[in-house]
Amino acid sequence: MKNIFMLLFSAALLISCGGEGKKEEKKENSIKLSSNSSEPKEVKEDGISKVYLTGNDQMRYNKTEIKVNAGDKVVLTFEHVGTMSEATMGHNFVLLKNGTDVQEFAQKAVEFKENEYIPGDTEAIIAHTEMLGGGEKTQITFQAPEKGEYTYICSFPGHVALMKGTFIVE
Ligand SMILES: [Cu+2]
Repeated sequence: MKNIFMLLFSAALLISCGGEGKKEEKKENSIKLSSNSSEPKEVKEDGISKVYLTGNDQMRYNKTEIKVNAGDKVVLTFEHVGTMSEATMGHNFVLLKNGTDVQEFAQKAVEFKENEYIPGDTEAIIAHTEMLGGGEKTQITFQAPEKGEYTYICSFPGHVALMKGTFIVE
């Protein structure tokens, strides 16, 4: 009887202190590593253009040119990869119609703080995301506009100087 008890006890010890836990930890680490090393890219499926755009604490997008197919549905994932707050380093993605005066639009946007710097009375916007702070992520879906080159900006005050890019529909 005593022997059986000892056997069970040592078996329990083995399970709780054994390699199981460590193995799982390693597994998690390797998953993390592989997802870090393979940054999501623009993916083109049938009828869908997937875009991955980021903004950081240095007031930069990860790309200043985005290409999508005419007629596609655009699925745009936007992530703030920094740590600063929305109030000090907020970022968004605002795609503007052609013919829009970008500087004028950005100046106007400053007045719409309560609306996440999106002018309420404008028709200049094709699509936009919400304003994000560090660590936040969002996704929007919209129909690609007709073939051509468009401008996208971050409408947070002052950011248009550095956060601006060309959205190409081809
Ligand atoms: Cu910004």
